[in-house]
This record gives sequence, structure tokens and C-alpha cells, in this order.
Amino acid sequence: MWKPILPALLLIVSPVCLGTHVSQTRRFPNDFLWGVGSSSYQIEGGWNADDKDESIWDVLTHTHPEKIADQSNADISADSYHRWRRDVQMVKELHAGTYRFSLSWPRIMPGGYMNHVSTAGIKYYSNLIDELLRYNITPTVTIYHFELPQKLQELGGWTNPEIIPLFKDFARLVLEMYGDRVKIWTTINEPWHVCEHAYGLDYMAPSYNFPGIPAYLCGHNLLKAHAEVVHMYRDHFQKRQGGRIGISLDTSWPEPRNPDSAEDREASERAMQFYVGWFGHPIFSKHGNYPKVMIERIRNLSKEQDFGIRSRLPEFTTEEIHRIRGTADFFGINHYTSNLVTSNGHNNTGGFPVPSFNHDMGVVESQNEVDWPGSGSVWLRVYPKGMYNLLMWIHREYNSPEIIVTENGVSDRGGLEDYARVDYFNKYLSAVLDAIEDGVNISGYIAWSLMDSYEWKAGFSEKFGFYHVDFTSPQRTRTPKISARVFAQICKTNTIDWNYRPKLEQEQKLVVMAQHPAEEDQSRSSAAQEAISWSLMGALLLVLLR
Ligand code: GBH
Repeated sequence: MWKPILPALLLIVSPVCLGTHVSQTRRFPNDFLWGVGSSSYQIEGGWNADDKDESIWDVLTHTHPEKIADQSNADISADSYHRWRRDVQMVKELHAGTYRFSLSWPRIMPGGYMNHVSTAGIKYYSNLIDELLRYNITPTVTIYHFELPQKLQELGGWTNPEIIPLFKDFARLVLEMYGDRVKIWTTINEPWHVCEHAYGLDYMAPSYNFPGIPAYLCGHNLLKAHAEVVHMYRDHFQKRQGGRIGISLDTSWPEPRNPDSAEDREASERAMQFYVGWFGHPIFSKHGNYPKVMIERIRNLSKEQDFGIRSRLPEFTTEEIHRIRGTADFFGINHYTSNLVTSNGHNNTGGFPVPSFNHDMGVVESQNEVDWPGSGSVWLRVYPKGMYNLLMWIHREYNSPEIIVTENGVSDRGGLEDYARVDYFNKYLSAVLDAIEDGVNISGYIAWSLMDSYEWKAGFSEKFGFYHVDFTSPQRTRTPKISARVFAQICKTNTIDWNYRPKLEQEQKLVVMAQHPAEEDQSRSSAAQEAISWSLMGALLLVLLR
């Protein structure tokens, strides 16, 4: 009985709170680049098509399905290996200027070595690129997005320095094959995620779950591999091909739990140095090398932990520091959410294993469950100010680099009426615009994701797409959600329009009814509830106005 009144009250209050937004449309710079992204393992399927060999994700999902939320794998996923023409159509429907996708290393070089290059693999991405160009869409290509050939993992993957020449060989091949047509490259997606979550924890393939040591070896080799590829591009390709190359780092924003506490503010800064500085400082800072706070903390803790004088964080030679510094034409940032942070104090492990990356960082994170709305993922809460704070931090820390937001988006658990996603994009894009207006050099924004896809450990349970994919239909039918229409409008008009909230069209309703009869019932009953709320609000207003 009381339930319907609550939304009624909220409805009265919300237009007041949103007052500043409702009447405003906000404009992005004229040449701002709009895009949408995906990654190979998440959407392609065709896991053993033609001569493709296994990646570390094929092996993880096939041998340990119990580690995946719904025991699924991406053997077929959205079947983009066969349905790439439709994908390009969707990018076009979104009015996006660029499509960010990644290359599957084991599809192109099945065993990870030059001795076997797959013609079919080469051709797949070549066709995709041509199709994009036909519609005037610029390809943004990620060379590495978590898909290591299993054969290379058996050599130790990113912990083996041999990965440096091997990654360079792979990159040389794809630059030769596609570089004439690709103007935006990133070498590696989310190094922190690649190294800490795959080697330090049991989170991403290959699930080493070996804290405190291999993640730093991974990072060390990864930075050198990145730098070698960028030098090769600059020395042999860039002038002729006329593109640009960077890297995509990722981080949540660490908001001090108590903003008045100097210790919490320090914890926030330290978290930024460990998450972003680990890779950002060597590449983007004036003097290069790892951040001072990382070098010192890991050296001191290593000594306390009886590792002797050799820190668990490897050291660069002076020559290596110079070789890595400056190896990016832009700063790619992937960002989704924020955490509250506080320091764990010196004699407290913070509940982390010793040694471990988290213990080295000495920061305890928690979520703001009170003020930040949740999403379809436990780790993802909505705090747009975190996006602004992060962009300002990068701007200040690295002397105003050109920034491209290479990923930003939100999950839910399904459905086409994704107004929560619409709100998320409007709010996070407002934060991006605030940063632009405050002088941050942001040239583009690539939303995550083009369509629902295989969400790594979460399987198909979490949805990030503008397009719904029917994973049960042989065609893997794609249907635009409400957010697709809104994002298309944003790309087309260069503005955020808070009043633009389209309704489902007839064709979309049919899809919902065919697939989720229950969901349709739910939305009908919530519509009824809304109607009751409105009439109650009317009554309330009448009472108030008397
Ligand atoms: C991106 O990574 C990926 O690039 C993309 O492939 C993926 O689809 C997208 O995220 C959405 O997840 O707090 O320890 O529980 C984002 C990286 C993923 C890093 C979630 C933090 C939370 C792990 N983030 N992760 S934890």
C-alpha cells in the first residue's frame, strides 16, 4: 500500500534535483571522436574456426568452467566471426566515428610464432576493416586484449622476457597487414588488469593466483614490449601510414573515504600511483621509470620480508627508462567506477596476503553503497564525479597529454529498456564535458560496449551492450536497446540531451515478448504502478495546493 507512494514522492523531488540538467543540452567540441568498442574473445566465437589455435581463455573456460559464473565459454558467443557485417551496420546505426575492436593473436598466429600465419585469420580482420571504411568509420585497433596464444602461456606468458620479441613480431605483422588502413592503434588493453588479475590473483586467465611477484615481472616485460612496438611503428610505419599509437590503462577512481583525513587523501594518491602510475609513470611522466612511491614501498617491504636487497619490483636500466618514456601519442583510459579508500596502516596487512600487490599498495577499498547506485556487476557503482577526478588527475600528473577515453560503460542483467544505462552515459559524459571545460585535452570517447558479449568470469550474466544479442538464436540476432538510440543521438548531435528518452519501438517489443514473456509482464506491472504513482502525486499536489 505504501510502496506506490514512494515513487510518487520521488517523482516530485527528482525534477527539482535535476533542475540544472533538464533544460540544458551540452555540446562537445566539433571534432570530438565518438566511438564504440568490443574485444575479440568476447564477441567473435569461432574459437577453432579455420586454423585458429587455443588462447588462454579457451583453455581456462574449457578446463575450469566452474570458475565462470554461468559455466559458459565464448566458443560461439555473438558469432562475430561470421556476423561482422551486421556489427558494422550497428556501428553505423550508432553514428559512431570509430569502432574499437581487438585482434586475436591465436587467430592470426595460432602458435604465437611467425612460423605459422593464418591466411583466414588475416583475412577476417582485413574484411572487417574494409567494411568499416566503406561506411567512413575509422578502425581503432587494440593489438592485445587478453588473448594470449596458449602456446606462449606455456612458456610463462608475460612473465617470460621472450614475450618482448614475440609481441613485436605479432605487432609487425598486423602493422604490415592493416597499418595502411588503421589510423588509431593501442598496443595493450589494461596492463594492470592483465598483470595483477591474471598472475597475482585467480581472476583472469591464466589464473596464476601467485601474489606479489609475477605481476611485477609481467608489468616489466609488458612495458618493454609496448615500447618496442611503438618504436618500431615510429621508425618504420608511422610516416608512411600516418596513424597514431598509444596504450589503454585502466583504473577505478579511489575517492578518499574521509575527505578531511590527510591519510585517506594520501591513500587515494598512492592507489593512483599503483594502478595508473605503474604503467603511466614510465610512459607519460617527465622522467620515466616506476613511480617513486612504488619503488620505495616495494623495496622496503621486500627487505622486511627477507627478500634481501633485490626488490620484488624489477629495476629498469637508465637506457630502458629512456626507451620507454614518451612511447605514446595519446593516453587511452578505461574507466567504469569508483571506490572509497583508506590506508591500512603500517602494521596491518589489511587482510591481504603478504606479499601481494594490494599489500604493497597499502590501501583498503570499499564501496559507497549508500550514495552510489549499483549496476549488474558487484564491482561497478555509479559515481560520475570519479570520472571527472580521474581525468583531472591524469591531466595534472602527466602535463596535459591528449586523452582518449577508450572504455566507459555500465552493466545490467538484461532487457531492452535500459534507462539506467542511458542515465549512466548522460552523467559520465557530463563529467567528461566538465573536464574538457576545465582544460583537459580529451579528443575522443569510446563507449563500452557495442553489444552484449562474453563478460569474462561473469560469462553471459552481465550485459554491457547497446545492442541486445539473442545468444539462443542461431543468427545471434542483435536488437538495439533504448540506450542505442540515445547514444546514436549523442554521436549525431555532439550534445547530451537529458530530455531525449525514446520509448521501445514495435519491433523491439516483439523481441522482448518472444524472449522474455515474464519480463514483459514485469514492465507492464511497473507501468501500472507508475500510473498509480502519478495519480497519487496528483492527489497529493491538490492537497498541497489548497
Ligand atoms: C574492461 O575491464 C575490459 O577491458 C572489458 O573487456 C570488459 O568487458 C569491461 O571491462 C567490463 O567488465 O574489483 O577485483 O572484483 C575493466 C577492468 C573489470 C577491472 C572489473 C576491475 C573488477 C574486479 N575492470 N574488475 S574486482
